[in-house]
Amino acid sequence: MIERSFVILKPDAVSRKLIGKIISRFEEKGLKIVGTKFLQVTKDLAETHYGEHEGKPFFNNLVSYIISAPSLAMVIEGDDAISVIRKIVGATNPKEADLGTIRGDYGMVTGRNIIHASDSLKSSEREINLFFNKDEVFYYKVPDNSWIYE
Ligand code: D4T
Repeated sequence: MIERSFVILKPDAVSRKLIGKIISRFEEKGLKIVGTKFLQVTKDLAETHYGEHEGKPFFNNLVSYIISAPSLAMVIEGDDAISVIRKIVGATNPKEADLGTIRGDYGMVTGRNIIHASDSLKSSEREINLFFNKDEVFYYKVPDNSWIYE
C-alpha cells in the first residue's frame, strides 16, 4: 500500500550538515519526497509531537534537544513507506542500530539520534497534520515509477 511517513531531521543532523546525505538515502531507495520545510520547532509543538512520552525521565531533554536549532521536516511517500523508512532509520539507540542505517552510521547516543520517522500509519497522519498544512504536501507523478515498482 502506498503510504506517507512523517520524517524530521533533528537539529544535530542539520547542524552537522548531514541533510543532503540523509535525503539521498531516501531518494536512492525509490521513495518520493512530497513535502518539506525547514523550521525551528517551538516548545509547544515539541511537547505535542512527543506527547506520548510526557512524564518519562528523558522527556525534558528530548524537548530541549529538538528545539535547540533548526530542523528539516519531510513527508515521504512510497509502498509500505512507514516500515521501509523505519528500517533505513535504524534502532532508537544509535549504538545498537545496524551499520548501514542512518542512526547506525551517523549517531552515538539516543539523545542525539539524528532523525525521527513515524512508527505507524496512525502516527504519520497525526504528525503530518501537526507539522504541515494540506497545501504544503503534494501529489505528483515521477517518470521512473515503472522502474521502481512492477
Ligand atoms: P523517534 O520517535 O525519535 O523516531 O524515536 P523512536 O520512535 O525510534 O523511539 P521512541 O519513540 O521510543 O523514543 C522517542 C524519542 O525519545 C528519545 N529517547 C527514547 C530517549 O532519549 N531515551 C530513551 O530511553 C528512549 C526510549 C529518543 C527518541
